[in-house]
This record gives sequence, structure tokens and C-alpha cells, in this order.
Amino acid sequence: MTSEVSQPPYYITTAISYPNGVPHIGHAYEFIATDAMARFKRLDGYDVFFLTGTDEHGQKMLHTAQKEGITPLELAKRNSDVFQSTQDGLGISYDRFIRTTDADHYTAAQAIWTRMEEAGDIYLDKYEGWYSVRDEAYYGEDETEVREDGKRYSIQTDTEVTWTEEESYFFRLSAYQDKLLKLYEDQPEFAAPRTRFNEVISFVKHGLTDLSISRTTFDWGVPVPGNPKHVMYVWVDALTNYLTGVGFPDTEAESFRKWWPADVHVIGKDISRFHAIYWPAFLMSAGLELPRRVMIHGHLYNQGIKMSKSLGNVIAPSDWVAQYGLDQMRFFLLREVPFGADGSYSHDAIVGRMNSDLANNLGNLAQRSLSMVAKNCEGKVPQPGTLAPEDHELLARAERLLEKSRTAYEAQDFHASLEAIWTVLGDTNAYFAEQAPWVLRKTDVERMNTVLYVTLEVLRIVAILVQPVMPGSAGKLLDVLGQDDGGARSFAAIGTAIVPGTALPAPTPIFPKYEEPAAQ
Ligand code: ME8
Repeated sequence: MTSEVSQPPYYITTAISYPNGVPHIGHAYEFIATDAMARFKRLDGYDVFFLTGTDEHGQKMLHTAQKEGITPLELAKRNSDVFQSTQDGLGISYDRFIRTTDADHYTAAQAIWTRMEEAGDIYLDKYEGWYSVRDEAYYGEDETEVREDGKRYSIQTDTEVTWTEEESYFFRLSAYQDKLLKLYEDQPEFAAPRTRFNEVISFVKHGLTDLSISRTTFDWGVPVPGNPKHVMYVWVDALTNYLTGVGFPDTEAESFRKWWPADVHVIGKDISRFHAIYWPAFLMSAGLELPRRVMIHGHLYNQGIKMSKSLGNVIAPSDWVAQYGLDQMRFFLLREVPFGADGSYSHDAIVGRMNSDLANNLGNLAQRSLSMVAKNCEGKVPQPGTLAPEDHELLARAERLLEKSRTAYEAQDFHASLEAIWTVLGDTNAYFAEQAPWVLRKTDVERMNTVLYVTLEVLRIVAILVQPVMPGSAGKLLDVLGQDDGGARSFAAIGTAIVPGTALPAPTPIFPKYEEPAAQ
């Protein structure tokens, strides 16, 4: 019967990364957050499609490849593989890893171009202006300044700009100002958080100029249909990946009909204009539905300082996994920083979370209660006696976590879900200490059984709900709670209490304390 129950579709994407370098912790942050969202929806009964990948065209890729004496495709392949294996190492549950050099993506990019052209929104003209290779963007004179070294820079992004003139196709972005403002008004959740959305809105209110969308000075890109002297501006091609991933240009394909429009594009704050202005304008022009939401996360800083190769403070995600453990790192990133805000990390902050939230509040509670069950209840979930008001109260608080987490995840507020869960864990630790089942063992065995039962039940709910963030550890916790890897782990199972008499395996510690390596 279950196969006939239709699961609502849910389509989620990350930004596609530039493979002109290798992934850093900022990329990992976006992958992990998006993965937690995808896993949450799967556990909540949705049919999820999760797209991620690499953005391989453009002048920046070409320049890096030239410097290394290899072709841009060789560079793209080499680093794209590193991105993909990094994602695998981070437990990212993507359904497709797209590369913009994939053949079907060329077809999709050319098809959206043709649609925009047929709508009368593309025309040929000449472009001149201050161009930044790093940003692949032109800037107005007033957005640049000459610095001490005599070179001109973009004020906003600190990248060098040079005067460039070329024949170019333009997209009539100016024609979309009112339509975009109407979209923002009609759909106040189109982009979030509000502060970043407001920046986008005020940018659009200041007026939009037409956008140069092709280049003739290099050929590393998707050729413009009908005029292969031009390649598409990399952002036209890059944004279209979200359509390619679900089968565009075959708009009748089952996957396209099922998953488009995307439910959420997860991106960082530096690329909000591309996603909340250009992208909906392109889609309106092409006569396609718009994504429901653009979630803009903040950036991560190393103890408040921007990561940069020259400072030597760029962290490879795999180094963190090796040092702290995968789930510990996933937990830290999502618990520490409210998702829309900028965040900072440090060794001490990570160790603090590992030792207090994970090892103490969760790991220790599980270990203490499960060891008592192993010793005093024949290794089976005990049969509770009549529940006292404090038992009901605690269980009710744990049950409310599902709704709280749904509300939090709907807004990509992962941190609020984890905070609520750890508040209940704090309450449960206080309950455990107050009820003192190790004393009850000698005075009132039935009450001891009740207290242990209530504690295991809270742990079960918590373990189910933290699976999106810590899939491996939550799975181990569910193992030692005797919850099968199947229906018992889905959110639908939260309402079915742990069954007295369930045999439990010998408990094993799941969240070790972080020990500083001994000085050499
Ligand atoms: O922008 N902290 O690729 P990208 C958090 N190819 N997130 C960060 C970060 C940091 N320190 N640094 C970067 C691109 N990011 C384009 C996207 S989408 C159609 C094309 C985020 O490799 C950044 O905000 O430079 C972006 O969302 C993602 O990593 C990829 O960045």
C-alpha cells in the first residue's frame, strides 16, 4: 500500500562550485546545510531531488588553466573530482552531481537562450566598461577606484578591473524591474533572510540596466546558438544548471514535471543578486516557473578573519573530519551559526560543542541510562509504571520537537531546531539527576523502570530528529535503542513510543570527548 501513497516532491540545490581551486570549509558548510535539509525532508516523507555540482566555464577557469599549462577541461575535471569526493566524504546525499561541461547541460543552456531570444529579450550591441576577471562582472566607474599600486579595483569585491570593449549580446533586464518588484511583494518568502532580501530589493528599486550576456574574447563556454563567435556569459550557463538537473529542455519529462520549480536554492551571500534578480528574470523571459525560495547563508570566517590562501588559513574539509569527526563537524557548523548570519569558527569553539553538547548532554545521558538498563532490566526496554506529571511533561516537550523542527527547517533555521532539541536534553539531564534512578534501584524498582523508560523515549525522539545533521551517530544511537533501520527511524514513527521489552544491544559510547593530542 505504501508504494501507492504519493510522496510530495521536494527539489533542493546548492550553488555549483568553481573548480578553479579545491573545496574549503565555506563550501562544506553550504553542502552540509543543504544535505541536512534534504535528509530532513526525506525523513518527513518527501520525494527529494538534491542537485549539486561544479561550474566549469568562464574566463577565470581559463586563466587558471593557462597558468598551470593544462586545458580548462583538464583543470575542471581534476578539481571537480576533488569536489565530488569531498562531498562523498562529508556524507552529502546528492542525487546528481552536475558538471556544466556535461552534454545535456549545453543543450539546456542553449535552449533557455533561444527561449529568451524568442521572447524578444536578447539583442546584439557593444559593451564597454570596467571588467573584473575574478568576478566575471562589469562595474560602473563609480563602483571602482584606483589604489596605491596604480591599478583600478572594484570597491565592493577588491578585485582588479580592466577597461574592456567587446561586441556582446544583451539581456533586457531593465524590462523586468517592475515584474521583479511585484514578485518580491507577492512572495515575501522568495528570498531569505529578510535583511539580505531587503538589500536585493533596494538594488532593484535603484533601477536595472540591461545585462551583457555573451563574450567574444575567449571561447571557454557554451556557444551562443546561431553565433558561435560568442560564448555565453558564465552566469547564464551556470544558473541554468538548476533546470538541466531535472531534465530541461524536455519540459514534458517526468522529472521536470515532478520537480520543477525548485523548492529552494541554497546559496551564499556573495551571489544573492544573481539568484534573486537575474535568475527569476531569465525564467520569466523563458516562460518557466520560478523557484519558490532562495536561501542566502552567511559566510564563515576563521576566528573572524576571511579565509585566504595568502594568510594560509584555508581549511580543507577533510582535515576537520580527520581531527574532529564528521558528525561532530556537521553538528558544530549547523548549531553554532544561525544560517543566514555570518559565522566564525575556532578550535576552542568546536571542542566546546563536542564536549558539552555532544559528549556530555547527549552521549553521557545515553550511556548512563542504557548501562543501567543493561545491568538492571535484563538489557530490555523496561515496562514503565504509572506516569507521574513530570514524566508526562518531559515526554510532551520531546514530542513537540517535531513540530518545532519542521517550523525551523521550513525557514532553514537549523540552529533553532538543534537549540530546541538540546533544551529538552538539558531538561532530561536535570530530570535524570533529580529522579536518581540509581537510588530508586534500591528503593522503588517500578519507579526506576519508569524513569529509565521515559529517558529512553526522549533519546529515541532526539535520535530520530538529529539524523539529518548527524546521520552516522544518530543511526548508532538508534541501533543501541533497538530501533530498526527502516520505518522506525522516519518522522512518522515519532508518535509510536518505544516498546517495553524490546531487546537492546550492549551500549557503546557514541560521542567521545575531544582529547588534545599529547605534546610531542
Ligand atoms: O560562486 N563561507 O562558486 P564558488 C560560506 N560558481 N560559504 C562560502 C564561503 C565562505 N567563506 N565562500 C564561498 C560560485 N562560499 C559560483 C556559483 S551557482 C549557479 C554558481 C559559498 O565556488 C558561496 O557563497 O565561489 C557559494 O554559495 C558557494 O560557496 C560556491 O562558491
